[in-house]
Amino acid sequence: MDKSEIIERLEAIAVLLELQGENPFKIRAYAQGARALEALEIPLDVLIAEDRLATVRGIGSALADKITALHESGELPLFDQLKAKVAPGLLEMLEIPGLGAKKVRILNKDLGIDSIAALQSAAESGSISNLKGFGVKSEAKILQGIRNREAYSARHLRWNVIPVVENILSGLRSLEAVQQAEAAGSFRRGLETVGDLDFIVASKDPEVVMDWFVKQSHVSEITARGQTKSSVRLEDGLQADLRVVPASQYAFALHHFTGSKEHNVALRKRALQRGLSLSEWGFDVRGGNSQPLPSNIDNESALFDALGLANIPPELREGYDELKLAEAGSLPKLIKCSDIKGAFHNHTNASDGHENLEDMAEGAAARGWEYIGIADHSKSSRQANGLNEERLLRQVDAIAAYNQRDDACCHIFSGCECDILPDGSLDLADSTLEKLDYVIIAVHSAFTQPREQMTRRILRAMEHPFVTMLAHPTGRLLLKREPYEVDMEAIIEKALAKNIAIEINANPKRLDMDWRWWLKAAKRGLKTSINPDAHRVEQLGYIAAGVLTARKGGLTANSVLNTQSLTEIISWLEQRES
Ligand code: DGT
Ligand code: CA
Ligand code: CA
Repeated sequence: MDKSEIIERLEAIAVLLELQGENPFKIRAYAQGARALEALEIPLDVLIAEDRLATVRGIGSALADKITALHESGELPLFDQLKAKVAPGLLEMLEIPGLGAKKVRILNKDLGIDSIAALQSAAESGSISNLKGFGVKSEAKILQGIRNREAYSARHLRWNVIPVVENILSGLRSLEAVQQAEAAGSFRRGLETVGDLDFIVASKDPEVVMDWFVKQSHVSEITARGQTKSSVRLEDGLQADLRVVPASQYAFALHHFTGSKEHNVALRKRALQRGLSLSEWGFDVRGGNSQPLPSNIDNESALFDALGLANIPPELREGYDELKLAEAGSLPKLIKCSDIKGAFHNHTNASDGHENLEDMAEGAAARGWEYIGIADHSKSSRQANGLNEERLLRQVDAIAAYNQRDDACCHIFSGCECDILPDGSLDLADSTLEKLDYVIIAVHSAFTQPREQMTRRILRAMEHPFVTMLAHPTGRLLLKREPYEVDMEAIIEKALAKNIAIEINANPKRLDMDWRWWLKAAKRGLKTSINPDAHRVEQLGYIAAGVLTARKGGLTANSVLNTQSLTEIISWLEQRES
């Protein structure tokens, strides 16, 4: 096991001990041991090889033996024994926000709760709020947590299913019987999460296609097998539907199953107003209408055209104002990945990234980018090894030196992801921020502040003259952590007034600020920067997820700072400074 795996294992042991009501000193020994490993300055292998592990503060000789065993074999009998003694339901309860090992222990000991189901009925009956250390508020929070957990488990991050979709599509397209194949549904619309996958195929021989689909190696269960539709459950629990239609219906089926439902409803209404009924099978006449039916609809563009509309990209089919825009010929020319010329929010191993400046610059150059911004964490983000003024200024010098080199492959901008402290002040001194090319500000602590306080805090930080961008403005983690409470309208207003960009954090778990806000904000002239927030070179690839979010938000290249060339960016930054 490597160091981070061992740290995780020690933390797990502390939790298991706590769940069993073990002696607090013993629990603390493991928790402290994990902290001590995190803070190690000498590599763990060296300490073990030189038999010096037990001399590290926070690690006694008994613990040193266990760490060594884990390092060498990954095995520790103590862990297996503890795990066997704890009911699995208790571990599941730990996934509910606000429930740590201590509270789960109390719930188990005092009320006999040992599963999520038992937890839910206890919370619903009000018996939890009577327990010491709990109240009406925490009881309500538990119920909300259980509901969120159910909703989350039914959906998947879009990013994570891309390889699954590509695999199925290339399999389908390689079949001789398949004329056309596409992934429809929320996946095609570029939604941040998907409930299930929907594939549409045009074929004269549905039997062969269905056969291939249900017999794929990753299928764990066939839930339906028919002439026109089959459904399977894949190994990771994800469901996939396949519909096979004749080529003449393909455009209609693809459009219908791409959705969204709201978009479909609006389009059908428009068809009806023109004396046509529209369904997944095609057009039909309605009432006394005797005009000829539109014919030769063999792609979606022709379908829209028959209804007097420009071709609406799938990303915009959410039932907002896309029909109106398509009618007026004023659909936005959506940004594309190839418009991107660099990226600002990235980390190196100076804070919690994994590679150095040069590696990141090379990674950016390999994507054909002209520049890369490095924005490591600031000192208050201790868990992320944030930089203090002195370390940051050293990085500024290193970046300046890199940019001077003849073999520099990409311009590096000096930035920082500076914490917004709970009171709205910034984590680093003005004299340091002044030396940077740009400053990204971000909330990384005190997430539970009430809405007014959180809003005031962020607005105050945005008043700061050196601020260039606001990072992940709601702090959400998709399918994991709800956004914190904040008045986004007020934040957008302030960003417009102060010429501050709000990022689209392109990490597939964040995609924050959300595209729904962009639909409104872009029209008002708000600028964004699509920021991979890469902690490794390969994560620069997250940019694709951010571009998709920008497309859903109706953004053109014009609204996105990092579609500008290096010279344009430099003059923009200079202009802001003055
Ligand atoms: P998901 O799977 O929850 O992420 O979302 P979708 O949008 O992929 O929804 P899904 O898989 O239930 O259905 C695919 C598309 O089929 C949906 O976007 C629109 C269309 N559709 C499904 N049910 C209805 C309906 O009741 N009315 C209309 N007009 N369209 C529907
Ligand atoms: Ca779906
Ligand atoms: Ca479906």
